[in-house]
Amino acid sequence: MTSSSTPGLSAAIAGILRRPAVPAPGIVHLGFGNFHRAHQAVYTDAAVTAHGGDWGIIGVASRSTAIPDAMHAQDMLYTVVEVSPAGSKFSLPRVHTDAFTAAANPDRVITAIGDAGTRIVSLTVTENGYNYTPATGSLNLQDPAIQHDLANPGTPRTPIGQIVRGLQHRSRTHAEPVTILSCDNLADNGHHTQRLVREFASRLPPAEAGEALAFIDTRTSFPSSMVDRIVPATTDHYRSLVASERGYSDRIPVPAEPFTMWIVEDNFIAGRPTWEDGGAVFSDEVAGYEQLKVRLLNGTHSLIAYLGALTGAVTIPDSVSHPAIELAARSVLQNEYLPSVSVPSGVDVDAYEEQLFSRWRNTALGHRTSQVGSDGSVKLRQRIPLPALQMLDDGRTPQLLALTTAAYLACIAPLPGFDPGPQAHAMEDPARGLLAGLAAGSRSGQDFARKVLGDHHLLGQELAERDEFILRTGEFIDIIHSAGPLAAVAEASTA
Ligand code: CS2
Repeated sequence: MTSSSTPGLSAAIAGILRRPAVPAPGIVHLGFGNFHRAHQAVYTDAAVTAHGGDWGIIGVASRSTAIPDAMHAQDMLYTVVEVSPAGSKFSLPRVHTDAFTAAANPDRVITAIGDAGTRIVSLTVTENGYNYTPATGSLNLQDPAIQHDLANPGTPRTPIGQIVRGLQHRSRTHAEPVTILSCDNLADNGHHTQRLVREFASRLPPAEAGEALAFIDTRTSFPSSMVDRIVPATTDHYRSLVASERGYSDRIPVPAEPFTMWIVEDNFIAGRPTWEDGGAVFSDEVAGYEQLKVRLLNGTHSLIAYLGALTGAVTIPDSVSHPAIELAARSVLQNEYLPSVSVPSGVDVDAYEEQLFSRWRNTALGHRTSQVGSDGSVKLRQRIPLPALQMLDDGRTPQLLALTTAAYLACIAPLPGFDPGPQAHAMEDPARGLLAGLAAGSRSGQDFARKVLGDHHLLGQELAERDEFILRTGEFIDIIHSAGPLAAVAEASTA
C-alpha cells in the first residue's frame, strides 16, 4: 500500500494536466468500472483535448461504491497505468464530471439519461448485464430484476430498464435524440441492445408502450462497436507503483496493456466526440471485427483460462507458456474459430494471431485465469455456438470447442470427488448454483453434458440438438476428471 505521507493525486498533479477544465457532460456511461476508465474514457480524453466539445462523462457504477467514492475523493481523476515488460507509462484522463451507483440512486440514473444535454448513453455492463436468455437472445422475462423494473418505473435495477425509463423521461420532457452505444463483447451488440430495449418497452402498459416505442424508433440510434483492450483488476502493486513512480497516492489506478482498439459504426443520431483522435476507427465492417475479436481473442482466451486454471496457472501468461496449451490455443483459433469469421478487408490474420499471442504473454500484466474464466455461462454463448455449428454442418467435430466447454464445466461444476483447484474456485458465474446441482446428480461427464447442453440449452437451442457435440463434451469432462486437463488436450489433438 502507499504510505500515508504520499500526497493525494489532485494536489500532486495540479498544473500538469493538459486541459484546465473538465468538459460539460454529454455522455452517461453505465458500467463504470476499470475497462471503461482504460478505454472509452481515454479516447474521449483525446477527442476533447484535440477538438473540444461537451463530452464529459457521468459514470454510473452498478452496485459497488468503491470507484465512485474514490473518484469524488480524487477530484474525478485517476491514473491509467500502461503495463508492459518494457516498463510502465502513466496517463490521467480528465473527462468524468460525476460518478455514482445506480443501486443507491435509481432516480439519478433516469434523470441523467433523460437530461437533454446527454447525447450518448454508453454501456460496458458485461455479457451478464443485458438480462437476456442466452438460448434465445430475447429479454429474460422470468428474471426477477426485469420483472421488478417493469413493475416499478422509478427504481430500475437493470441497464435495459434504466435505459427505457430514461428514454421515457426524454420523450415526455424534451424529446431530444440520443444514441445508445453498447461496448460489450456481444455479437452485433448494437442490434442486440436495440432489440432488448424494444422488448422491454413493448411490455409496458399499452399507452406507455406505444409512446416509448415511437420514441425509440425515431429518436434513438444503436451503433455497434468492437472494443479491445486487456484490463486486469487493479491491485496494491499498481497503487504502490503509482506512488513510487509518480509521487502521489491514487486509490484506483487502472492497469492496462499498451494495445487498444475501438471499431465503431458511425451511426450517432445526436453527434459524437472525435474519438478518431484517440485512434478509434469508424467502419461499416464492425460485424466482421466483432466476430474476429469475440471468436479469435475471447474464444481462445476462454480455452487458455480454463485449461490454465485446471493446471494451476494463476495468470494467462503462465497458462499460454505451457507448450500443450499454446498448441491447443493455436489450433482452436486457426481450425475452429477462424473458418467462421468474415475477416474484414485489410486485416492480416497471421499478424493478428501473432499479436494476440504476444498480448497474452504480457507477464507484467498479471491477467488472472480466474478473471477471464468468470461468467462463462454467458460469455461462452457468444463465443462457441456459431463456429461449432458451422463445423458440424461441414461434417467435422469441433474438438477444441467441445474441450473448452468441458474445461469450463470442470472448473465451475466439477463432478463429485474432483477438485479443480483454487483458480477455478475463484471464478464467479451466475449459473454456478444451477450447474453444481446438475453435476451433483450426474453419473458421468456424458450424463452431465446431456443435462447442461441438451436439457438446459447452456449453449443455445441449436447445439442442444447436436448429439455429437454433447457426446464429445461429455467424453472430455470424463477425461479431465480421470486423467487431467493435459490428457484431454492430447486426446483433442490426436482425434
Ligand atoms: C476476456 C476479455 O474476460 C474475458 O472473457 O476475454 O475481458 C478480454 O480481455 C477483453 O475482451 C480484451 O479486449
